[in-house]
Amino acid sequence: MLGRFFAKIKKGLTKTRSVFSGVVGLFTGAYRVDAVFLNKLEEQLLLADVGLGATSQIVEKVRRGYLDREVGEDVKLFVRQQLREQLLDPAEGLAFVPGGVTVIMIAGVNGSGKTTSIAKLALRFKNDGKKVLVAACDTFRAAAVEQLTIWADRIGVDIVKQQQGSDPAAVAHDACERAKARQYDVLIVDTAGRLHTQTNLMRELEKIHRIVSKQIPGAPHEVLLVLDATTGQNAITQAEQFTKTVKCTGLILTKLDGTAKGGAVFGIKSKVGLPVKFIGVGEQMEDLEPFNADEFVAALFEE
Ligand SMILES: Nc1nc2c(ncn2[C@@H]2O[C@H](COP(=O)(O)OP(=O)(O)OP(=O)(O)O)[C@@H](O)[C@H]2O)c(=O)[nH]1
Ligand SMILES: [Mg+2]
Repeated sequence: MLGRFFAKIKKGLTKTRSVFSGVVGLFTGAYRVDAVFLNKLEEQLLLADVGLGATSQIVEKVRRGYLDREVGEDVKLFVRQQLREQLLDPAEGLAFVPGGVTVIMIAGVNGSGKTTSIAKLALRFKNDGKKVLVAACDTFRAAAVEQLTIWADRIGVDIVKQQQGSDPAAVAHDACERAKARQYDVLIVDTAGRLHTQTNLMRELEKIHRIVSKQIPGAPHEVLLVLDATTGQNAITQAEQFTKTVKCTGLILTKLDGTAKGGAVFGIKSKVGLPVKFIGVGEQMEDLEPFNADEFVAALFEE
């Protein structure tokens, strides 16, 4: 059963869908699975940004299962199923702490969509009836605190902040104290954009992590790495490097609406190994959807 957000995801994936039509369209001719077909399949999967590793695996499985058989619906279904399996992860959804504060830390490179995704998450959790607090721990970039404040006001959630330039770990500390004292359900921590090569900024991220874990047992319960899907295979490199320093629990893949490179999800999943938890499909605060492997693949394959 496809969820009611399916139409929205499909719309958000318009550009990726048009590239994927190259894959989907392979299964209509009356010919056999042979070297030519397998090459075409490989070529189209690569063009769709599925990535070398995932593509080779799928092509090999098709070869083993269907060589010399006629290309038809069954081969198409098989490929679809293989793509879906690439994306399945036992760690779907978020790990909420019953009766306590769930702390979600957000990290990623500059401009990947962290703050916007926090706004979208905050709205989602609020609509689920949760008491939400956000922490403006990006004290580095000018106007970052203001940006989060504007979102918090629009959504109607509370924010803990200090002046630009103050210690982000101190903001995180205050936010944890407040979240515990006033019994918030969720605390979402914004952080400054950084590259894994910026050693000081990476240390700062570790420090925020440490402070949060001291304040609240088991926290942060989720560390979500935000990746900009428009960067395609680059996002994979970013993720590989980031996760060397900070232990991440999942990914938010943003800007899928603006890119034909949505197939990068497959490569990201197979290379980085982290579950995709949410996808961003627009700039509005409603434009974030929980990631679902079935819906994602269906959105790529269905008319
Ligand atoms: N089209 C589209 N745009 C998005 C999406 N998510 C974020 N953006 C846009 O990407 C830009 C950067 O978003 P931010 O949320 O400020 O990114 P950030 O990671 O917090 O940036 P820094 O704090 O500077 O590191 C903004 O113009 C957002 O509107 C998305 O899912 N789709
Ligand atoms: Mg930001």
